[in-house]
Parts: sequence; structure tokens; C-alpha cells
Amino acid sequence: MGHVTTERSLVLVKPDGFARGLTGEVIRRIERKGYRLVALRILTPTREMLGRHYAEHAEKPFFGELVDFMSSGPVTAIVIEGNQCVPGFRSLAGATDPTKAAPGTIRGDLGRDWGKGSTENVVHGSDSPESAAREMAIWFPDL
Ligand code: DAT
Ligand code: MG
Repeated sequence: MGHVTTERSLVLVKPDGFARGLTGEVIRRIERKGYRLVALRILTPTREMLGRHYAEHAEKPFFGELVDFMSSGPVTAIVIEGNQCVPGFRSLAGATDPTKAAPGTIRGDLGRDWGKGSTENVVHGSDSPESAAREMAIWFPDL
């Protein structure tokens, strides 16, 4: 009965997507897919928040550049809801590298390499329900 279990995912329209005016386009795709918006806020994340959000990548060579980029301007943080929306949004988002992401996906249609490889890739989506719960506590502590 797994498919009757509603779940939530944490989506971010990253600073590149926000600055390019793509928040509405990302929300449009989420809503057309049939997922429900639960919460939404615009904020410039602190490095402390990003250290928690990207804790799994703290030792990666790209971590410093990732935090610099993610703290460079406003993001739109969104909680979405719907059966299997965690893998469903990952599918909408496409592959991490926007150069390789398939056409039809958010990253494939709206993203590209602007000189920083995979760093600027328009959106974030939780990779598991457990990650979603952990991330929602960072971005929506009152939810
Ligand atoms: P995803 O966002 O698809 O879940 P991830 O969790 O592996 O990807 O990495 C988190 C973010 O870090 C990703 O959205 C962009 C950045 N990133 C990942 N791999 C990278 C790389 N090799 N070089 C530069 N940035 C990278
Ligand atoms: Mg990830």
C-alpha cells in the first residue's frame, strides 16, 4: 500500500533560478505535475543553514564553492506534498549536471553551465523522505 502514503519534499529554487526569474516556472511545473504547495518562503540562506543542509557534502572539493553560491542571494524554499513527490520531483528536476540533464526536465530546459560546472543547477530536491524531514526543519522550523 506504499503508493497511498502521501509524502513531502523540500524544494529550493537556487540563487541562479531566483535571479533569473524562474521561481514561477518551477512552481508551474510542480503544480502541473499535481503536487500541492504546503509552504513557501523567500530568504537568503546563512552559511550555517547551508552547512546543515549540505552536511553530507562537507568534505567534498566543491563544498566551498557550493556554499558561496547558495548564500549569494535569495532562494525560494518550498515544501511540496503528494504521493511519492520525493522521487517525483527528482524526476522533474533532472540530473545534477545541467549540461547532461535531459530536455524536458527543469535543469535540462532551464539550466546550463555558466562557468561553474554543476554548481548552478536551478533547483534542489530532497533525495529521500528522511532527508526531506531533516531539510524541512532547517528551512521551515515552524512547520
Ligand atoms: P543533487 O542536487 O542532484 O541532489 P548532490 O546532492 O550530489 O546533487 O550535490 C548537491 C549540489 O552540489 C548539486 O546540486 C550541485 C553541487 N554539486 C554536486 N556535484 C558537484 C560537482 N562535481 N561540482 C560542482 N558542484 C557540484
Ligand atoms: Mg542531493
